[in-house]
Parts: sequence; C-alpha cells; structure tokens
Amino acid sequence: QKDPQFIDGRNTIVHLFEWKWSDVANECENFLSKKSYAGVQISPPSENAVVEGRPWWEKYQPVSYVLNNRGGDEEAFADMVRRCNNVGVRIYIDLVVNHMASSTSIGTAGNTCDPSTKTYPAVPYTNENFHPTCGVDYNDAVSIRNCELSGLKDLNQTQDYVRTKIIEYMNHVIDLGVAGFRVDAAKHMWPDDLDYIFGSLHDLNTDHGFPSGARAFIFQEVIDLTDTDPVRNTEYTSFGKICEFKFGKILGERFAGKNTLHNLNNWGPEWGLLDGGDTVSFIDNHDDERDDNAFLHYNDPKPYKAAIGFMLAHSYDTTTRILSSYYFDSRDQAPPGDENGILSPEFDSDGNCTNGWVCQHRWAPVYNMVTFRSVVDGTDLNNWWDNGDNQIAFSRGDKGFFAVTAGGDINTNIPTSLPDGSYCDVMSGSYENGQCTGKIVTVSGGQVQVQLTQGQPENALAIHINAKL
Ligand code: AAO
Repeated sequence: QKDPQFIDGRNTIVHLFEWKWSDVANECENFLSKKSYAGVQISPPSENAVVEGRPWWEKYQPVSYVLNNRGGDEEAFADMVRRCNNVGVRIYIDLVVNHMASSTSIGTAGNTCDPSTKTYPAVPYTNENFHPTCGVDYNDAVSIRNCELSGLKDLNQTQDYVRTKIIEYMNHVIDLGVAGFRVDAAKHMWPDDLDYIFGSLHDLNTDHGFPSGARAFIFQEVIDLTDTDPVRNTEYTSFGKICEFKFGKILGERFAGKNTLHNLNNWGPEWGLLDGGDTVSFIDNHDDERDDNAFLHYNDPKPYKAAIGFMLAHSYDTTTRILSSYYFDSRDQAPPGDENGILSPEFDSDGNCTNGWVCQHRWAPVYNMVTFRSVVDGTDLNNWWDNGDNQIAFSRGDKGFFAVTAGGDINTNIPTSLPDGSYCDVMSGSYENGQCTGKIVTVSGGQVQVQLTQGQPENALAIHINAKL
C-alpha cells in the first residue's frame, strides 16, 4: 500500500489545509490538473466536535464517522472526489482514528457525545472500546500507544469491534473514490493493529479510474526525529509509507543558512532518512509551521522556496508533498471565514491567492518545480557541483539543472549534460507559449552560465529541457 496511485506524468501531493470540498474540486479542475500535481491531501472529513472559536484543530476531535463538517457534507465530498478523479487528481483523506473527541459539544453533523463517559452514540463507541485514561509518556512505547495523546480519548484498535468500525469508515470513502489516507497519529497506534486494518480494506474503486486490484495508498504520521525515540518509524514500513520528518527538518536548517549545503552531495539514506520508497517528504506541515522553527515556513519565503525547489529537483525517490496554508498570527487561529463557514480562496490576476490564503502551491517557483520533477523523472542525479560551503548545483541526466545559494553570489560556469542553448529559469519566472517571463540562462560548451546574486528575488535557478527557448 505504498503506491500513491498517481496517473502518469504527475507528481506531488498538495495539502490543501482547511479548504472546503467544493473549493478543492474547483482547484483540481482549474489549476492542479494543469500544473502536473498528482493529488490532494484534505483535512479530516468526518464529524468533529464544535470548538469555540472554530480552531483548525477541532477537525482532529472526531464525534462520529459521518462525512459532514466545515469542509462540507457527504454530497460535497463525493462530488469533490469524482471531479478530481475525472481530471486525474487523487484525493487522500486525513484519517483520525487514534482517538475520539475530548471537547464536549454537539458535533458538526448534529450528533452528541459525552467524552467524560467515553460515549459516542453515532458510531457507536462506549467506554469499553477505549484504553483506560492515562497521559502519554513520550519515553515509553506502550504509553505512547495506550495512553491519551493531548487528553484525547484513546481508542483500543486491538478490539475486533473497533477495527470493524474503522474499516467501515475507510471502505466508505474508498467506495466514494479516494486513493488513500494520511494516517494521523499512527505513532500512537500499534503497528499490528494498523497492519490488520489496512490489509482488510476494499480495493480502490475501478469506476473512478483505478486499475483493478489497486490498493489504498497509506502514509503515516510517525514523528521519529531522534535516534532514541522509543517508537521507530521502521515499525510501520511493512504496510505503508512514513511521513519522513527528518527530511524537512535537516533541509530547513541548512537552507536557512544555519549549516552548510555542500555535504548534501549524498542526500538520502546516508543522512538517516528511510529509503525513498518508504517515504513521503515535505519541507513543512501544518503542525510544524505553528510549533517548530527548525522547519522553514511561508513567512521566510526565499529559503523556503529554495528548499522546496531542492526537494522537487532531487533524485531521492520519495513521494513529495507541499503544504498550502492560510496566514495566521496565533496557533489556534481559525481558517479565513465567519459564522457562516470557511471562506473560499480568491485569486489575483497572477493566480496567487488573496483573502487570507497563502496557497504556496500557486507560487510560480513551486508549481514550476513540480513540472520540473515530472520532466526529469527517471533520470539520475549527476554533475554535482559545490563551492565547499553554501552553494550547490546538480543536473538530472540531460533533462534538468538546479543551482542554489544559501550564502553569497554565484557567478560561474558549471558543467551539465543539458544540450547547449537558451533556457528559461523556472524559479524566477515561467515558460509559457514559447515565452519566458524569468531570467534567460545560456548553456554553452556543456556549461551553464550561472548568475545568482543576493539582490534577486530567488536564491535558486532551475532549467529543464521542456523550457528550452
Ligand atoms: C487540542 C488542544 C489541546 C487539548 C486537546 C484536547 O490544543 O490543548 O489538550 O485539544 O482537548 C491537533 C492540535 C492539537 C489539538 C488536537 C485535537 O495540534 O493542539 O489539541 O489537534 O484537537 C505528537 C503526536 C502527533 C501529533 C502532534 C501534535 O505524536 O501525532 O503531537 N500530530 C497530529 C496532528 C495534529 C493533531 C493530532 C495529531 C491529534 O498532525 O494536528 O493535533 O489528532 C515530539 C514527539 C512527537 C509529538 C511532538 C509534539 O516531537 O516525538 O510524537 O507529536 O513532540 O508533542 C523536536 C523533538 C521531537 C519532537 C518535536 C516536536 O524536534 O526532537 O521529538 O521537536 O515538534
């Protein structure tokens, strides 16, 4: 269940964090399918507790598995999945089945629950389906699995009944056409239980274009950043992929200039990363952008875009994911919206989002590098170059070239296997209808003439064979 089920010629999952289903459907049709994007991770779709102030995190407090919350109802969900699949964009849901809500309220679909007695009648779950109350001790693997993450009521997935309810929920959305699941808090569930649950799922729905026998893509949130974590992500790789947090944490520090870039010449498992085929990689996620400054975020755009560019240009054979955020000043801040619900994104004449949405996936260097990744697919990384410090460059076979500085200017010729000619730099602009809106870069005598100076809007430069002038 490690195949993301992308259609040919596409790559990268964009996490449209907190977007409504109707807006996701429009984005699949109007933008993602035209820019080489392969899929969308959506926020959790099942009924959640209504929390005062409507923080984004209320969606991580399930009341039932009814498909109805601020993202939309079941009809809107089904419509989104169908419309996205129709244009070759896959949908992955954020699956919250480690726990149930601890906030007492009426749920977003109108169902009640009583966390104090662990009763959730709309599933139904009762007290006996949960582990006894205890707080997670992050030094102890049993406690991490059997105690309460942030005080959320901890389901016991070892029980047949609980497994059955989770499988029913997952099969329901598989039958509606989803391609897979980001598994929230997988670290807090036992690998054997997850293996059983994921092994019991329906095949993907052939009416939505999946080949017969296709299995749901599983990518699991197991934060394993230190080599002393009592739960190791390798415990979960036999039945799905892992969100590789080390990837963005290491690159974030380096592209922010806190450490050198030149030793990234062996970027991959030698850095302690899992094999690419076991990973989903990203520069930041929705928790990190709020809680962890080791990762780069939208508020530091220049090194952030360079790091995303490096991720997409590199040959480490991973599934890549881009976060698409909304602007916030405080951790709990709700997405753009009001009492009537979440606001739809709007776009300016350049296609960038307005009214509160950041939309990193619509930044030209980001979507151009998604295209770059498709163009260079299957090529090796070669012609590595560095200045022994903060400047690096490499080619992808005879199809692409990427250079970046995290300190000082680059003004030199760098060997490449790309054919001689003029190319459009897709970090500083776009190549459209044979025209380049960015810098024009010359390859001559097997050398790229690289000029990257600090005053320019981008720290990186990228050229590829499909943007040759
Ligand atoms: C809300 C309130 C709480 C309240 C709770 C219950 O905020 O005050 O107690 O309701 O009423 C989201 C929000 C929470 C929210 C929750 C429910 O973030 O604020 O709680 O919804 O509404 C651990 C887990 C990981 C989890 C992460 C946040 O392992 O699974 O904490 N992420 C997911 C989601 C997240 C969501 C939930 C889970 C819950 O992505 O959005 O919560 O569904 C260490 C550990 C990690 C641990 C982190 C943070 O990591 O290894 O396992 O993650 O700490 O506690 C260094 C260290 C590294 C450390 C890292 C932290 O790098 O080396 O070990 O820093 O970044």
